[in-house]
Amino acid sequence: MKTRRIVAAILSVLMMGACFTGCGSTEDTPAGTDGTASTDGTSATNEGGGDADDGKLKVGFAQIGQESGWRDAETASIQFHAGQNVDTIDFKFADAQQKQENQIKAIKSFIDMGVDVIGLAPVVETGWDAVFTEAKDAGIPIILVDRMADVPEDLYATFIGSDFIEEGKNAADEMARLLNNSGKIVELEGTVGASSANDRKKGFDDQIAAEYPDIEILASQTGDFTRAKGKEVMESFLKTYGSEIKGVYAHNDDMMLGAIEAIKEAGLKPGEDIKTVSCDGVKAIFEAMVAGEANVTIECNPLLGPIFFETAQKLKDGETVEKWVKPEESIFRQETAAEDIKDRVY
Ligand code: GYE
Repeated sequence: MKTRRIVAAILSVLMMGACFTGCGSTEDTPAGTDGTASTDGTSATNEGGGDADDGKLKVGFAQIGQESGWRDAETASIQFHAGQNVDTIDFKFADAQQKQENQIKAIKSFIDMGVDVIGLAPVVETGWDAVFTEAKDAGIPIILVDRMADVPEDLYATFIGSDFIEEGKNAADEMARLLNNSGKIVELEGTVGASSANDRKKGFDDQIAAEYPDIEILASQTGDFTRAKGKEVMESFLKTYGSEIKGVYAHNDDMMLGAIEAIKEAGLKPGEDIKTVSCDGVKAIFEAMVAGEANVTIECNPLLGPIFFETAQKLKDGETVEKWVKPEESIFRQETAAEDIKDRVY
């Protein structure tokens, strides 16, 4: 985990300039940053210094935790940008260690501190109305980052993140292509209640049901977006269904990396005997594709630091922002992975 975080921090130096629909480009000059998460999960720390009246953009960010390589890259992107702009940004960061209650505590403490804008990657979709209302009453806009919250539109300013239904649909089309439209598969779901898990499942399952009647989803279970649980759940799928399984769809690459280990330990060949499609596009899945052990990744962009702070500044300045800002993303296949990996920065 530590190595992965350090790698993400180093890579963050290279990863600015992500392009988004509905926004202009922003950019920084790379330089060193530590890029690691830094709080106890219950209270926010001040990473930018400064006092209440220094004119800086005061931002609090309530992160989910450190469950995946993707999330480490997102944290690094946000912390890198804040670290590069300490003269203008006063940044507070909280790591909730996967717990909604910790995120709620962090939001409340940001409200008490009187920040200008709050950023939140909501671990689950529901249960936010009360604390978002507190922020609204305090006049502090909320930017939802990477996952959606199921709240009335007036309780948040904007959502910066991907269309997970579309990702799931693309994953289904890729799986069908790999299986020539027929075969039995299993599904590894993300964190229960997370919008990225809910919608990646809906997009995938609906597309399979609508377009590919000869593909059967044998089982679908949560692996909580982690490599360890992805491996554990895949082991149990393999025990139950063995070589009946012709494909595995995972809601993120980390779970797939765990599943690949389980498949190999079961004496089968991932990428051949069992085709793989997962979401994120982290470097480790490109390495697996280059090794012939994974087939497809549906990219989801975690490099959200620049657009997040640009949006926060606009909100502070009273400008209008779009309600949904979507990163540009691609689909990557094993066939071109050896070339594609050269450009990967997370
Ligand atoms: O795919 C996964 C992470 O919400 C889009 O969360 C995000 C997901 C991402 O832990 O790896």
